[in-house]
Amino acid sequence: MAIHKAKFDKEEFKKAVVGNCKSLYRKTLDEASQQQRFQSVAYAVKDLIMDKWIATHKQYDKEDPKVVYYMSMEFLMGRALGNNMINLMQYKEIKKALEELDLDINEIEDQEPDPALGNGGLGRLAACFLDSLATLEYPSYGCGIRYRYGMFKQEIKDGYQIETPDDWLRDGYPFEIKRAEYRYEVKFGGYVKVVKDEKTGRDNFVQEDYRSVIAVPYDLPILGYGNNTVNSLRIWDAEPVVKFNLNSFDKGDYQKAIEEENLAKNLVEVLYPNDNHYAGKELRLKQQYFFVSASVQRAVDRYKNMHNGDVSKLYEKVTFQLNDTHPTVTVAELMRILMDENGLDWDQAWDITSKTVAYTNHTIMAEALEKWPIELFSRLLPRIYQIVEEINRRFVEKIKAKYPGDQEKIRKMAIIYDGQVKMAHLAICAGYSVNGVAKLHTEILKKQELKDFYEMMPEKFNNKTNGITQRRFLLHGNPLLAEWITDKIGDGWITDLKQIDKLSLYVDDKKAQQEFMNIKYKNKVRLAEYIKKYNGIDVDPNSIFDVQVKRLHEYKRQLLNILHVMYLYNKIKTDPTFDMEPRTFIFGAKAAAGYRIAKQTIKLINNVANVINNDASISGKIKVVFIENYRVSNGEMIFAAADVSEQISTASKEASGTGNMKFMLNGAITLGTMDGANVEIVQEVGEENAVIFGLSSDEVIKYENEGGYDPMEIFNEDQDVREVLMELINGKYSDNDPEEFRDIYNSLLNFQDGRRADIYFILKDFKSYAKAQEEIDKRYKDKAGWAKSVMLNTAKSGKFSSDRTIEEYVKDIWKLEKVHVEM
Ligand code: 26V
Repeated sequence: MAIHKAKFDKEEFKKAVVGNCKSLYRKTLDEASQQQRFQSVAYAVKDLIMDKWIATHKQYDKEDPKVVYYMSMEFLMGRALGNNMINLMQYKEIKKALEELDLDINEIEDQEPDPALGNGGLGRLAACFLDSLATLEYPSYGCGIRYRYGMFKQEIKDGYQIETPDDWLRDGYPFEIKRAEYRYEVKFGGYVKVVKDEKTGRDNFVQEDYRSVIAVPYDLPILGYGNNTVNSLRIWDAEPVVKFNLNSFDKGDYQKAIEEENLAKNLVEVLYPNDNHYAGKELRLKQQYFFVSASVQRAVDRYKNMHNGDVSKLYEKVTFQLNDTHPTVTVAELMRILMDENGLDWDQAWDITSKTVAYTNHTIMAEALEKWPIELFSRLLPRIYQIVEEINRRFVEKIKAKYPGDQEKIRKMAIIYDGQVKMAHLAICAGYSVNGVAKLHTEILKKQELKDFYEMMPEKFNNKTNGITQRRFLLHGNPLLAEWITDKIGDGWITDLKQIDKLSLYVDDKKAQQEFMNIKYKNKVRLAEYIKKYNGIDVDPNSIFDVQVKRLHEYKRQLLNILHVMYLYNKIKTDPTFDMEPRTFIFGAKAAAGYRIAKQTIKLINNVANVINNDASISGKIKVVFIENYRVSNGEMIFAAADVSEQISTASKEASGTGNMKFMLNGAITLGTMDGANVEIVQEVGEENAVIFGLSSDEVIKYENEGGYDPMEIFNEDQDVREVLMELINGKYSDNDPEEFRDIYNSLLNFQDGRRADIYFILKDFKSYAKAQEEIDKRYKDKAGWAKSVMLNTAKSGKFSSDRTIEEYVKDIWKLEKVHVEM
């Protein structure tokens, strides 16, 4: 790829910063607050982007290429300033310019709130994909919601998680642009009236007595690295209709006006902070239809403008990728627009729709499956429901034709069944592609979760193993290592991560090992300083940094990790001959606000930390740290500083994982189960450079099919495990209230609330995990061996670039052509 580096006029840039500060705040830089300085710098950087942004869209209008619309309820973007500087290839130049203005780039970057319009893996994947699409010069839009409040901020008080609102727009977000000219009306509720068209004899369907909102888009620039491509992330805000149409007041329909005002206000107020848990909330369905309707209306309009109003070949230029089932109403909304607004008949509309929509599955967790009650769905979206009903009717006919007399197939596959609308079934039935996000995950979909669908339409199924962008998670997050790598093998890895394999040549080189470990040490010092500042805990950068950062969920098994810490602590206390490398166990995780066991687990980690960190008798052999408010920005620093990457989900439950890839890229050893993309990580780096433990996914699934296993056996037989479990309820870690962790204890040992004990096999895997941890200890003692191993992890991470993932989506699903933007 031809890398394009634009000229940078330092004096111009400095002038712009000073000028921005004046015009935005009527202040000189020295008077301005840090936030105002950040804004002044960010606007100057935005200026460097605008010409490219304009040029890119001129080029798209001219060439009329096929476009992918990445439809997602979540985009976990992380900070933009540093990333934009990186992708402009002007990080160092801008840093220098700021120094001359007496501004420290790190302090300035720290002023930016993380736009956190996402929960975890699924939202961050969307953000990595946008980075790769722009870098690879593929025309694309991200389509989502401009939540007023993103993912909550987490504070830890007395060991408990406290959620506070993330008011990310408070000071204004410098990179967004309001596109008031692309407003669309989105209708909810009312009823559908059938009106006969006198001339054609056709039935027209008209929604009446509805409430509506106006969707207004804001665009965020998505810069390609080292090229002129600037794509857009389009996030929709909701405004009340009355703002531009006082009609309802004129008619005296005051009530309706108020309702519409409220509808608009509530609609985009907040991101649902659940990860992997479906709750069936009406507002959530409203959010889904809101952004889908606006995005599809815009996409069809844009297409029609470029094709003389003829929609019949839409699929040639447009593809909608559904990021999980959340935007699945896309299917019915597109049908509605094609039929009701463009006069196509059902078959024409279906032909187009089913060539235009594709679906990605991100979880097999049953509790995440979206199933809307018919009552709710049809009341909120009456016309959309009619269309879904007809899709279902025809689909059931097809099932019957294929499996005559097989009621069971209908029960398992119908889109509407048992009073519910099943979004995954709709997405699979209508989509031309269905993909999982790691090899193992896709296999499980085909063999278990979606078996019937796979049997009926195997051609739709494919795998796209996830990836991450090395621009953010190495080049920006780990500048020391990035520079070192570039010194050794050149900078080709930045846009072609496979090249990082060239580092393999250095893994036995003593000097290179030393340099690599020295950088790791510096990154650990940087994290230690952060921990000191925010947690007040001293950690030793010479200890092993053993890290588990990800959303808190039982299947991810943070509990296994902390139970093992408790076990180790007992060992140190009771066995004077026990020797281990000093270890710092680092956790970071947000729990969904209503998820009790998850919140208790956070409290447990903090209480264990309190006891262990304050026990002088173990002379700092173990430290436990819970990093508050884990998010993209501190994540970048955490990945860079890790020695051990904890990827310990119950096998079969983690669809892919992407944190695992970020750690690997930054030179950490995976301590994990054979789950998700861990399987492929091990395949790339070799078994001897990872530490694997626990049940396989086949074993887990087998146990599940047999109705589980009996954890009491382990409790009775294993003294160490029993001791740790008793400590959950004897007050050792909960002075004030010995009952504090009763739910956790029960979840491991007792059948309750209709749920078996230990459904995530924590006790079953405990022994094997403890052995794996010993193996880590042993390997770390061999300094050269360890250095070689972590270097190999970095060297073999090439496959896990989201650039590779995107190229696969393009080739197998989207069929896009690159558009090169000349300037
Ligand atoms: C599901 C739901 C259910 C309804 C309520 C709100 C809500 C919000 C998010 C989700 C998504 C859960 C699925 C998810 O995040 N999957 C993760 O996707 C990653 C990217 O493919 C993957 O690496 C993780 O393994 C997978 O857990």
